[in-house]
Amino acid sequence: MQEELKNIEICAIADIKNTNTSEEIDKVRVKYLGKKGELTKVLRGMGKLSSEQRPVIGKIANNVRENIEQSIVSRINKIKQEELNSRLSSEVIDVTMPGQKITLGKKHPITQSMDDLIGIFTKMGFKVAEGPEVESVYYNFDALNAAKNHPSRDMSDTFYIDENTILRTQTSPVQVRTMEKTKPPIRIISPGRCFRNDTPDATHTPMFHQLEGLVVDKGITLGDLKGTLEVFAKYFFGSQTKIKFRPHYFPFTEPSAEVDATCFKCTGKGCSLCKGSGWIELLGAGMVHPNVLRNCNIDPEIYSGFAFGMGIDRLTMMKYGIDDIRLFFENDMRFLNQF
Ligand code: 2NM
Repeated sequence: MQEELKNIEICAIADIKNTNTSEEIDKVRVKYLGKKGELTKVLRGMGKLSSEQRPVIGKIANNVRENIEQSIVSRINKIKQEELNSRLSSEVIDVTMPGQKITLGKKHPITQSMDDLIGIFTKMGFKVAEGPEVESVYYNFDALNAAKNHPSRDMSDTFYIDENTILRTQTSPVQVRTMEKTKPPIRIISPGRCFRNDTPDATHTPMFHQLEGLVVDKGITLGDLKGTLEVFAKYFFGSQTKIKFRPHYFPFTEPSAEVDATCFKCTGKGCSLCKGSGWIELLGAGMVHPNVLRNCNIDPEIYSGFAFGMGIDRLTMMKYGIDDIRLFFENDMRFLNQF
């Protein structure tokens, strides 16, 4: 029996030396020290021994068990150390390596323009007003004095959600909503997305951006409109800029005008940008039609107002010499990174 125990110890220690992982060493432990393990089997036979032999063999057996256990513990420590060493050498961090580049985004050119425009007009005392992009036919057309048979109401020009609901074709409904719920003096701008059922080409996209302005108070005149737009044009294109009014028609203003600015590229001499004329179309404007004021419960005998509207996309194209509006909406980073 003594022989047998010594043998078990030798075999166990040899097995332990051959292990390389925690799982393998666990298997060896079960093989020798487990419930059905080799050492356990021998110890079960001890009942047959004489009372003199039993303590002697018992002592040897305990010794063998302790040796095996100790050998397992030291092997586990060695394996853990090796695993740690291999992780330390494979997971080295080179603190001198360049970091990962963080690419900073920037504002879309349309957003930059919108922010610039908002900056100019808020300095002049305008407040920014907003409204829904899904709008009622009433706010988009009826309240703005558009004739019932006005061609812009047609399904081929306007996106209809249902009979009474559309995507706004301009931001004027925001002005109407503001006039309805606030008493003059009113001084607002309404920047935002607009929608028209246009086939995309170099100068049209079905979604575009507008900024409109509205002032209503006692004694507002065409002179106020001219002065305001002149200040705006000088801020936007430079202090040498002049503007002129060309008569025009809008249903919501009377009189109405299209406003041109001297070309900021050639300062009025004539170039490719202004097609030789020296002038660039800036925006549409006019004195708010009395019917529009009445529709908003503002008495046109007491109050008057002016309004104007400009295409942000178009102005941005002019500013940077961009010849195709679709570029703004294609998300091509080679284009967008230039601004
Ligand atoms: C334009 C041109 C002229 C305009 C009119 C109004 C309102 F609500 F007061 F009647 N808002 N915006 C207006 C006037 C818009 O865009 C080319």
